[in-house]
Amino acid sequence: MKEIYFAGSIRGGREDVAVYEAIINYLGKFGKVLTEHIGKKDLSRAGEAGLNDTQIHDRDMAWISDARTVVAEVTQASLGVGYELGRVVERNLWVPRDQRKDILCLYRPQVDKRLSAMINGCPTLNKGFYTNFDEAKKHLDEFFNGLKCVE
Ligand code: 6IA
Repeated sequence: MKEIYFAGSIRGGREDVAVYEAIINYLGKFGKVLTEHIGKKDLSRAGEAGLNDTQIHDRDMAWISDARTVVAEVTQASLGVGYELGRVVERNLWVPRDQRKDILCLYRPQVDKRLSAMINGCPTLNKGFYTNFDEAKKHLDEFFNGLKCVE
């Protein structure tokens, strides 16, 4: 089964956790989500119990490496999500075409949460702007149905 790395804000702020949960549930239709914990309301801002930051970083990088696709909800700005996206974009530059990971950034336009130019302006990041969950689902359907290699 194809694996999906979902990225969403943790220490950047948990205001959108219900959105993450809904997206993660919908992503189950397309593959196994490696990062279901991001949609859990009881995940505190402080850290994942039992893992230190180095362990979290190394585990998440390994999961990204395993994943076929990366889906990020980027409305709530997060250093960690930006870092993860940058690492995948950079990795895609150096690996053969058939090993590249497709990336979708979902964003709800808001005047007080403008999308970073480094995400919006990156040509290899797919962007899906949405105002309600039906629109988000449409972006996800189009993204996964358009993948050239699904395994
Ligand atoms: O800077 P942020 O914390 O907002 O970064 C969030 C992003 O980095 C997510 O997409 C995660 O994949 C990754 N990440 C950052 N911290 C953690 C983490 N910490 N556990 C798993 N992934 C993380 C502890 C979680 C916790 C609050 C119980």
